Amino acid sequence: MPDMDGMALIRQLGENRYSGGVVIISEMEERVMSLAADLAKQHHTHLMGNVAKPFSVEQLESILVRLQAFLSKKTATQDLLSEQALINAIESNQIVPYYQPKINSKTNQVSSVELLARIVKPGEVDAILPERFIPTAEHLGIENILTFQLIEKAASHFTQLNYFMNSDLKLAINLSPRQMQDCFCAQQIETILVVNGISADQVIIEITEQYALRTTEQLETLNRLRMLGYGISLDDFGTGFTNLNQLRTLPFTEIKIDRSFITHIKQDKFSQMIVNSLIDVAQYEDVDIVAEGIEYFDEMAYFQRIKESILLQGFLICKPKPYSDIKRWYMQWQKTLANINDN
Ligand code: G
Ligand code: MN
Repeated sequence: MPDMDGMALIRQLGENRYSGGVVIISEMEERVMSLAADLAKQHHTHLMGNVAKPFSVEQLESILVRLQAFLSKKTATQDLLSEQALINAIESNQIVPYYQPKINSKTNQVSSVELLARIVKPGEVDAILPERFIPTAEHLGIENILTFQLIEKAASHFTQLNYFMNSDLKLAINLSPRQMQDCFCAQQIETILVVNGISADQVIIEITEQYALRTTEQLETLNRLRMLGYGISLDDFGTGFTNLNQLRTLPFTEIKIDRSFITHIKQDKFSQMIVNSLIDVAQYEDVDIVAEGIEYFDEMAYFQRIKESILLQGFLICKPKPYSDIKRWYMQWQKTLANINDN
């Protein structure tokens, strides 16, 4: 690149709204790399890694795995549920709350359960995942109906789960930046929770960072929820628009590092650097860090070995499960922990 360096290219790609991933091939010192990653975020460019020439097949593979995890968030339109199918599912009461725990890396105790929407059709084994119906709901403008139904069902489970698991359990609820835009949505959620006897300090609102949070309405809702005592979590961190500076100024209580940075972290210097700098910021700002998408033992072991205690979530620990199955999982988990402690 005779007229441009890597930094200028990153900026240019951002200006051109390039939506793929970018890899820097030239080993840079860690601090420079960290700055480049932050710069890339400011320019809305998705930096996937940094490798030195000549790179190994393993290094290339780990970048491709990350790229795959990143691109898998974009669902092909032919897989989307049709508007009619979604309306039928809502009318037939097929929106079902699933739960996935986040555990403490040091104590192994469950600190919160994330509420996840699924559509379960009678007679079908596999639940339909939200990436197939949330875009349809947004297109129809009915995502709030979905969210309210889901929270209403979860509220009736939560008191039981809380009693069963640790009595200091938190419920994590996903909201989109679009829903944050709408003051009515937050008010309605508050009402559903109050009616069911769930207090703000028992709830974490997870907001995906795939789209920018920037309008005054969104920031107002964010601040209002925080002032009411809700935990606020920045979901899928690393895939979207928030840079480290915004992390310092917005009232987050938790940051969830996107699974594309967790996959193969043990072998991946770039992911380690991103995670380390986030842990630094988190400690300074006193927020919780979650490593999401833990699928393999060596990923879990990596986080158990670092000195800071963080939260872990992923298929290896527990896949998202309906209410009765999550109780069963918990009993099994307690047994496993007791066995570890005995040995
Ligand atoms: O954006 P958010 O982090 O809220 O998305 C949660 C989704 O991620 C859930 O629908 C869940 O099925 C999925 N998920 C949870 N744990 C894992 C994991 O370990 N690996 C993968 N690939 N997906 C996961
Ligand atoms: Mn989430």
